[in-house]
Amino acid sequence: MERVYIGLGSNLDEPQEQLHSAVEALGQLPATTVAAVSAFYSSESLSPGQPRYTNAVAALDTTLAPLELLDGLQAIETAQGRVRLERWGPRTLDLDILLYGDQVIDIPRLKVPHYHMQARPFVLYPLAELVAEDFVLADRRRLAQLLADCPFVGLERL
Ligand code: ROI
Repeated sequence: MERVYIGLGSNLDEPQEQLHSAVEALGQLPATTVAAVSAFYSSESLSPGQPRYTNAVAALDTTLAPLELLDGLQAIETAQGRVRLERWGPRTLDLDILLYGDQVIDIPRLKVPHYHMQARPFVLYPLAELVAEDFVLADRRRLAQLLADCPFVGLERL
């Protein structure tokens, strides 16, 4: 059994509803339970000219292997109407594996810890709600240090 952290994001078609539906769908993945969900946060898109995003982080306990979990997440994205038009484009639902236990994974389909998480307040602050203050990522970085380097700017806790 591994503790896994998933980043959720949406900026189309009622983002908060998308996130609620996604959490429900995560709980229906095989061999998986949802242990906790952060508050929802609203922020400007990092890509200009898109609607605001709603983001959250969910903690899962699962015995799915990383790529099985990734397949499950992509199936949920597709079921909730995600169309892959452009990289960084607006989306009804984005589900990212942020952390998978204490594993470091670096294969073409999957990089864990998630590539951009250290610079994104809408990932770090909800994650911080779900872990202890002295939490250390699989690549040995301390969450407290990442938070110190990533101010709580432009985030609105919903
Ligand atoms: N911006 C915010 N605020 N939240 C996201 O989840 C998000 N996701 C993206 C890009 C377009 C980079 N910007 C984002 O993919």
